[in-house]
Amino acid sequence: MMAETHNNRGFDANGPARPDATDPCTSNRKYQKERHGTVRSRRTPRARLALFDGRPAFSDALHVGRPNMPDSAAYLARIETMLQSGWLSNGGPMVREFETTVARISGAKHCVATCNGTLALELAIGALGLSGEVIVPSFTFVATVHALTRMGLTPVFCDIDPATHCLDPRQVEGAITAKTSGILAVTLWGNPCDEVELRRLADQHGLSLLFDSAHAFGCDLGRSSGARLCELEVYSFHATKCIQALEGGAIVTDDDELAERLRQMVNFGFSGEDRVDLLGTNAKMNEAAAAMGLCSIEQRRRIFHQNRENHLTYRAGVKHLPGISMAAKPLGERHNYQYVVLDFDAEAAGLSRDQFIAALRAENILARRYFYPGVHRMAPYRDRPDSLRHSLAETERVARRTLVMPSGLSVTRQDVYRICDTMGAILNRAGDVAATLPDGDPRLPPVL
Ligand code: T4K
Repeated sequence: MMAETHNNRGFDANGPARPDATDPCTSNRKYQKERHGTVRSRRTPRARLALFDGRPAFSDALHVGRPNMPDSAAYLARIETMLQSGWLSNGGPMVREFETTVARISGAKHCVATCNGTLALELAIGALGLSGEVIVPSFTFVATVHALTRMGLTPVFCDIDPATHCLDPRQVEGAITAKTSGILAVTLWGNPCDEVELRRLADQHGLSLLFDSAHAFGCDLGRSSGARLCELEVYSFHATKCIQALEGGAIVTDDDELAERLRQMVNFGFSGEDRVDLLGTNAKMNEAAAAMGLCSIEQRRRIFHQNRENHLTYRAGVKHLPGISMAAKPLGERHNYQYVVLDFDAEAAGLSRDQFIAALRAENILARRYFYPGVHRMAPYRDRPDSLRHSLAETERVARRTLVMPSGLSVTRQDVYRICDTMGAILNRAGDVAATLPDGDPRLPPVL
């Protein structure tokens, strides 16, 4: 099945972002002009910082993951329809419409909606009958790995490709043992893994391949042919995701049998009235969540467009900031641009990443350190010597350097200009900021 297509100008399926002469944000000269109304040879950074008793750059906090709210009239109309229908859960009409819509947009034959992405992962792992060890990145949200552990499997951490922040297939190959039954790859930030190579490895060693695509709804993941090479792929529609269903998830697949098994598993294992054929659970999406999901999907173009504008504005805005660059650039023809991921070089910047984050937070810019410190450093994994069976050098390096910036519908392009100005002002006073925030200062995010 072919996924929905629309071409986002400016990003190349095979490489880093290419400049687009028609985009007002991709040229720094144009950026300056739009930012200041005139072309300036030098930026004029904000003179005062909140850290030194200036006023914060924003009176209200800007978040990473602030929900993109739907049109409230559209949502209330769907809720009214739900109330009239007599269906609140158990595969009602809104959930069925949600599943059909998600399957169509992601180019999959089947979609099974769930109450969240974490249970969707657990069900996907169960449906594939995985056992023993499963290869997984440590640079991900902890739910990816917890899902394996809660299903009785041993996660084997594998390092990432620093360019995409996704699993590095060369490292995967070295981590396969006689006990390995699957590869759980994460399409982090909505970026493609090397799907062709991972499929080749999986076939060669008789492994299952599944994707945690919690970040990737609406992204084509570089599948130019439209083909999905993994058996199962999981989305999250949590409130903080760019397309949200309050809480929600979905599993998509082209495999009829797997889809049928998942349909039973999501509903206690029922295959008919009074008949249970396998071990299931209650992971059903409810109608109110599906109603929100559908409203959110209906405005996806607006959301992706705003995210993309913000992305490009950040890109132009950080271009000349010392120590800061865009990381894990969005790849593929179609992307949701949800995450604005920065690489922070402390040496070039003159202060640590965490000091920089603390200074931003004083300005009400709530940047985040996703996915610090890496799952292998979290309980229960940090106490298992096996967690460091393979080198996680890139994971460690990226986790120390990455920060994610606010974006989404609640952040305007003007906000991003101001954020970039503020970043510039902090860097201009890097030495003072570093001295004001020594190790152990309570304003710093904790070292883990
Ligand atoms: N795999 C991956 C790769 C994932 O990233 C995730 C989830 C999963 C699997 C599991 O899918 P789910 O089971 O969650 O469907 C968030 C989300 O809770 C989580 O869904 C997400 N990944 C993860 C990356 O981020 P936090 O810890 O960032 O949420 P929190 O409470 O700090 O909220 C973020 C910001 O948004 C805050 O500044 C507050 C604001 N906010 C949040 C909510 C929920 C609001 O303003 N309104 C709200 O309703 O985890």
